[in-house]
Amino acid sequence: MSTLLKFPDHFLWGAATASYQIEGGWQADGKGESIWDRFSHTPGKILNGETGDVACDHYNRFKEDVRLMKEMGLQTYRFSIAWSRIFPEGRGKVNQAGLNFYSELIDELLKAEIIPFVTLFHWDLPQPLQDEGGWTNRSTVDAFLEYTDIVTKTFGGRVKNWITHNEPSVVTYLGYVYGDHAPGIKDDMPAALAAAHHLMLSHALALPIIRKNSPGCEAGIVLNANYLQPASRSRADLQLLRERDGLWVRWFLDALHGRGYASDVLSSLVAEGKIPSTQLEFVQPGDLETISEPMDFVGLNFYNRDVVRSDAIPEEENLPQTVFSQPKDEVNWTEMGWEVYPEGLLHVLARFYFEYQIPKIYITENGASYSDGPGPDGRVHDERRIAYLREHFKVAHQAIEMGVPLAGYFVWSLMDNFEWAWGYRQRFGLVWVNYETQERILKDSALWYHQVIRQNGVALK
Ligand code: IFM
Repeated sequence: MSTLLKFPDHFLWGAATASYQIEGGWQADGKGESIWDRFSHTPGKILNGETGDVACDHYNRFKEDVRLMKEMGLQTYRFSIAWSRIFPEGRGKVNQAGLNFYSELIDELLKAEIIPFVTLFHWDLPQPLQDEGGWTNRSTVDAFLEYTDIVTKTFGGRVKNWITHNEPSVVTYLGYVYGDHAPGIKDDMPAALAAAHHLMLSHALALPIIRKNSPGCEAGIVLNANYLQPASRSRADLQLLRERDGLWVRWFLDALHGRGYASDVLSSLVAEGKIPSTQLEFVQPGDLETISEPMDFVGLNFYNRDVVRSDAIPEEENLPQTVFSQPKDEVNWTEMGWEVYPEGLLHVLARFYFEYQIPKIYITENGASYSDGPGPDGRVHDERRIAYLREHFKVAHQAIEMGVPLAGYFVWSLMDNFEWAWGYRQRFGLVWVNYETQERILKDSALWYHQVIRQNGVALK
């Protein structure tokens, strides 16, 4: 009999989604346009010209989807609210039909004894706010607080777990530097850092509003962090790693924990000519203290390892040092081209906890894209996803044994869905979705996950 690694009592097992990725109904019942509606409708932005107009039609099928969650034994479900369903113009007039939709979803979850875990912002900013500058404009912070107030006033009695923002670094850099995500702006580092600042400011100012409207709740933010490893011990690789980590992770973690904005990152950006000065004009007196408002938890989205290799290694430095390579044939890759490297999760969790003393951590996303579909028997035998999850669950267990206060785990994703710039090509779901018919099938990974949840533990093999 195989050994079972037991998780602590009350450990929460769930799955996650986001509004734009599953809901569809992009103009239903008074919903306004979001930046993702605009972006996906712009030719050339999304693989195969796909959009989230219909997606998984969850807007109309949420009851069936909650039944599937129940069948899977989920204890909690992380989903996001589409801001433009509530405020079609981003602020001002509330659209009651939008509130009704989420109210019914929350009731359905509670009836099924599934804890709703709500993200307020998972990237679908109302387009009218973008027209005024989006997150680069400080007034978007006020609009976010107005939206937070209505949502948490309405649902605060029934929802006790709140996430302000999902992955602010992705909004920042993919939205304003790489341009792969809405609003699709390229190479504008000053705008990116202004957006990041306003995202964090709005997060921190939202916390007391959430706590007032939802007594006894817990509230936090979700950050993404891959495990970064230098390709060699050369100074150039180590420097590049420090810069990348500084920009994508430390920038956010430091500011949220009262350490301000990383000065080495600022200096590098000035040296590279990406920002004019280390003085950020959008940071007003008191902002950094505000941003360090304590949170109840931090959510970590973890997927893979990235090996960091600089092009700038001087010849004399290119010595036969320890090299961490990722030979294509010896390494497991998911279909996103992301390396499967479960040990990395331990490093990242340990760093979050030991370096920042975060009181409670959830893994708010972890999962793998594999396109396995229904076989002749009508079932989806997604063994690779099971292996991926099993190995990551084992590492999570190890982290708990090391003392990391890990309180729950959300698999990304509940179901196959719209994977942003990748359209529907990438499938992360525990549930298979046929986008022609909207038929759903629980994959083998969903059935396996049900066992894990039932036993509150993962078998070693
Ligand atoms: O689909 C996304 C999700 O919206 C945010 N985190 C990463 C996932 C996979 O790319």
